[in-house]
Amino acid sequence: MTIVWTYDWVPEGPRGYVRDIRLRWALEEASLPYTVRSVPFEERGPEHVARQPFAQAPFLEDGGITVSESGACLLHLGKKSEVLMPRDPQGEADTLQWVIAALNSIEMVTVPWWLVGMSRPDENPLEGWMRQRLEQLEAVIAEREWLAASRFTIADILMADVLRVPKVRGFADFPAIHDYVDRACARPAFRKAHADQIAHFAASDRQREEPQ
Ligand SMILES: N[C@@H](CCC(=O)N[C@@H](CS)C(=O)NCC(=O)O)C(=O)O
Repeated sequence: MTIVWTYDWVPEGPRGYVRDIRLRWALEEASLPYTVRSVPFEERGPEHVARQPFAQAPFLEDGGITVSESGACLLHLGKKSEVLMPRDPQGEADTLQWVIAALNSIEMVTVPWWLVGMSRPDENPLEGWMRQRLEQLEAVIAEREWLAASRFTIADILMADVLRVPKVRGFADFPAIHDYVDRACARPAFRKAHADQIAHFAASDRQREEPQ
């Protein structure tokens, strides 16, 4: 059985956005059985670091294999299910291309832009870079429903998860990107993954409140 590892608890802010949702979402799309387990958020020990070198979440265990990095985890799941990763060579190449683009061309801009903006909101020097990248993506997405292989793939899980962050959505009016994110987040697999993550952290709140 596949095990998705995430934190036992996180503050309110990131709930619904912790990257274990990418793994949950993929597993739900592919109807693959899985369970979710937790590592401590506050005290991250050597056992955690042995499985995620940066002491982050998520990571995955699957039949003796351990893998971290949400992108690598999705590629691993893509090997298990054609629902997630097309098997024809061009479809597979396109999916890989857009997996890397989501992480290395889009998230690589959105995260620094957001972080810099927290300290310099009125003069974010990354504003132009962010606008250019989203304009370029807007042009692509305006022409297609999903990024690769004319169907939903793990590339869309990653791209939609990067783009659905409220600050990123609020950046500018990119109608095709907005519709794309809405389309992706309306999928039953996303809704289930999202609800389950919220429930996971709510359960840990209840546990913390219990008298010891
Ligand atoms: N590149 C990593 C990033 C993982 C990541 O940023 N995880 C966040 C939660 S979504 C985290 O663990 N944050 C706490 C920290 O970095 O200490 C991936 O895609 O898995």
